[in-house]
Amino acid sequence: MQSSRTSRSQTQGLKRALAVCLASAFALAAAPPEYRLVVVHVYPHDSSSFTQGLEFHAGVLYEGTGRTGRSFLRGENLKTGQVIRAVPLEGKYFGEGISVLGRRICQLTWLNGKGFIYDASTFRRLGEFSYPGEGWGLANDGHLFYMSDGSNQIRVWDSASLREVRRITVHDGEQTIDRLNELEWVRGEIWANVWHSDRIARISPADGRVVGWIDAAGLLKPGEVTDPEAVLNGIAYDATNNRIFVTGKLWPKIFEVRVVRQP
Ligand SMILES: [Ca+2]
Repeated sequence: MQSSRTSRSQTQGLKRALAVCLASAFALAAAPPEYRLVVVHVYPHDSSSFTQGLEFHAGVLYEGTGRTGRSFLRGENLKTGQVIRAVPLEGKYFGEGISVLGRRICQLTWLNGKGFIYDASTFRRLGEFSYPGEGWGLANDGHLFYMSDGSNQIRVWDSASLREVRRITVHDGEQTIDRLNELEWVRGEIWANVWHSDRIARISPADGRVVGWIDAAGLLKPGEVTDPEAVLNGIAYDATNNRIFVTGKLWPKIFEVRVVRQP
């Protein structure tokens, strides 16, 4: 009897171990691929810019910045960093994400529940709009806006009415991904900085699934930034020339990068 019980116990133990192995193997198989960045070119960036939005359109780099009293929208020459056009936000607003669609630029604010619309050519303010909760990142796919609010949600807005039409919950397997910040539409995916990390999530706009992780650590040399809030935040895609740019808040550089899959 004793040996029979021992044998049954051993069999159950083996079954449990096998189940754990299979679950681990499944988790590994299902994990999204990892990517790293290879720097192709380095461009200057205003190290006083608290970057909250970054886009590239028709040869112009558009940047929106934060911090109350120092927030602005700018059009810049990528190669020289020279400001082509700029408009400040009123002192009570903390600027957040920006996105250029057609002839309009939209800019979010952090806690004011208010966004602004500008003429893309002149930066003349055309109007404003409102939304509930916080505003963080903004991007568009040519038809819809995608907006982050610091949570694991991405709100999808009709581009004409700027009204929410649906939401995406961003997740890696069972794990929801919080603190999504600056966004970019890149070749059919939404890319999102995760605030206070060196990670960029590549997100399926259909279901919020993370389809890849980019490790952006090590772009700056040690000591190049000292402010604890000088974190990675800014992705811009030049669709015409298939170029990707990344920067951070208060970073002295913008990096043109190539994304390489980790072995
Ligand atoms: Ca962007």
